[in-house]
Amino acid sequence: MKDRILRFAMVYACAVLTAGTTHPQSMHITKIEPPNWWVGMASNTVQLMVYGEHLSGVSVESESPQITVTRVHKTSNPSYAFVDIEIAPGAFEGFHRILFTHGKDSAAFSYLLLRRKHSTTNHRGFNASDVVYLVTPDRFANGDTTNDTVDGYPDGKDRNASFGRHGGDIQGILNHLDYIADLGVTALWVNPLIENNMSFASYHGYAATDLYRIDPRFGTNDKYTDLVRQAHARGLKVILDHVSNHIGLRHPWLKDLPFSDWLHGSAASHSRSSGDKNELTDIHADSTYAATVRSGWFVDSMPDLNQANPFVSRYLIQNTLWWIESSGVDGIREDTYPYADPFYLSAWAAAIFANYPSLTIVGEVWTGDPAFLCMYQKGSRIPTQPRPTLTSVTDFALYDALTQVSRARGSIKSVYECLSHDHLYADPYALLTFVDNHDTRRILYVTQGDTKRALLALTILLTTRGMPELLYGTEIAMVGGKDDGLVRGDFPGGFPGDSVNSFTAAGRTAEQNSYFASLRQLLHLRKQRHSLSRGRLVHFPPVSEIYAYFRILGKERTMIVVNNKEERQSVGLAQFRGQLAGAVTLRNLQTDEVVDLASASELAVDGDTAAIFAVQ
Ligand SMILES: [Ca+2]
Ligand SMILES: [Ca+2]
Repeated sequence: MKDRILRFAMVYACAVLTAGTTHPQSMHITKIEPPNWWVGMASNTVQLMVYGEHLSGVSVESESPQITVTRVHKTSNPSYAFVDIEIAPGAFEGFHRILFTHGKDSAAFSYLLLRRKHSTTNHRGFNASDVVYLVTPDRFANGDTTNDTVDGYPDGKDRNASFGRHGGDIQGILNHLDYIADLGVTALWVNPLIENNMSFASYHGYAATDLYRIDPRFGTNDKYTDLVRQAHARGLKVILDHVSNHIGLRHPWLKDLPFSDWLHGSAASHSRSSGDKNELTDIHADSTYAATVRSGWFVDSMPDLNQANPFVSRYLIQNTLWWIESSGVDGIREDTYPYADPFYLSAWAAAIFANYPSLTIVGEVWTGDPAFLCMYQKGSRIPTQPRPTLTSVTDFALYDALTQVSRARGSIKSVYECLSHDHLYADPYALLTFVDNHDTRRILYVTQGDTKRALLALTILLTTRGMPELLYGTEIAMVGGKDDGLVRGDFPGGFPGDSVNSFTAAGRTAEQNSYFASLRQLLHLRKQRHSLSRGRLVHFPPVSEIYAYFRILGKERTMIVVNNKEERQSVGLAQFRGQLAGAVTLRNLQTDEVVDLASASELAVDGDTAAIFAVQ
């Protein structure tokens, strides 16, 4: 029903807006954002960004008693007007006429108000009970070949180019939701799907050219809502990948900036960010230099937004709320988090939590030092200003440690030492943990194709503290390559004409199937055995590359023993007696072998293996 109303709104609004636009000197309106709003949000005010011509000095009145125009902001650029409106608490769902007048010119716009969706399956947030499956949509599956190349979008399909578009889309994800749910993951993080009408390498989604539109090569706004609905129906939560820091160079704003300080600098003149994130929380940093880390452009093709401009800030906050409300997503992964204005991010998070108190926000903070990472999580004991608001941060410290273990047989001590710094975090159990993501080398690349070593890293990931994330294709042992385009390789079988279909057992090699089965079993074990996901972690210093730890939840105890040597080794059980108190046996949860604690003084574990035992 609402989709029908929205479609009607688009047609009707266009009809209204084209009337009276024939005279080139006359005031007219081409677009208003946000395209609609909802009755009953935490705040009943909305700032409309009005696009058009000759809008300086425009008068705005509401013809609806349920919308009050509270302020028309004076701006120097006549192509834009910013209008604050207030929505009456009981306003009806439907169109409300707003009249714009400028001298003899006038234009009416019918603004759509909708009722909020109240669904128990929406906006649930995610936590340590979940495992996140990360998908790069262009590279996962092509479910609709009719959208591969679209008129007006120069970066068309080219599967041979590693930085080209390969044709994957939302329908491709929809087609494989059953596969994803069966794997045992519980949440879906899809890289950004909004329009990226760039001329080159636009497949990744981080260079937006329309913040209210799903890229037509991925599908439609309705298709995205359908993805969330269908994922929820399978028990999968959905995480929106959002970017406040930057847009794409071909965004229409670049041709006519709403304010001279809409961006940091301009396309012709801007600085580049050094990327020295530690400067931002370093008490010894030079404040001028630190400011350039935030105001510099991430890359030359991605203009840096100035969130200190209150209109930019309001636009981005409303845009985020619009996507959450219209789609029903459960969480947000915020890109390049430290590079945006911290006071903006604070207001942004406050607005999100005011409307969706259970939502989870994970900030991408790419630094491997827990002493810096911890300052970004809500509740941090370090007195930074503004206070941090993130539920979670990307745990690049554990990523670094697991990568060190996996690369050329590093010592397991790096994992133990990393986790021993968890006292720094307000909530280490809420960190987003991973062995790879779309920006790093794949774990199988790090282990040089050694599936046993990769599985060892993944077993630690899925049994230690945190909310684990897996990159698509990890389950079929995709190796990837050095550069981003190769890391984000095509999932075999996701594309018409593929010679194998690795979504099915028949399309995987025997080694892939064995690896797939092990990982799937582990994911289902984690789902069923709650101590593995939510249990308190107790660990012991590694000895001879054997690292033992326990997860404890109520009466459920699980013991994990990692043997990071190639050969089978035994570990004495006496040192663990405190954690094994009252237990009679250890049962291996993957092989069902039972160790009788009354007679055993040692525990043997195969090489390059992490064994998981029920303590009972
Ligand atoms: Ca397609
Ligand atoms: Ca920035």
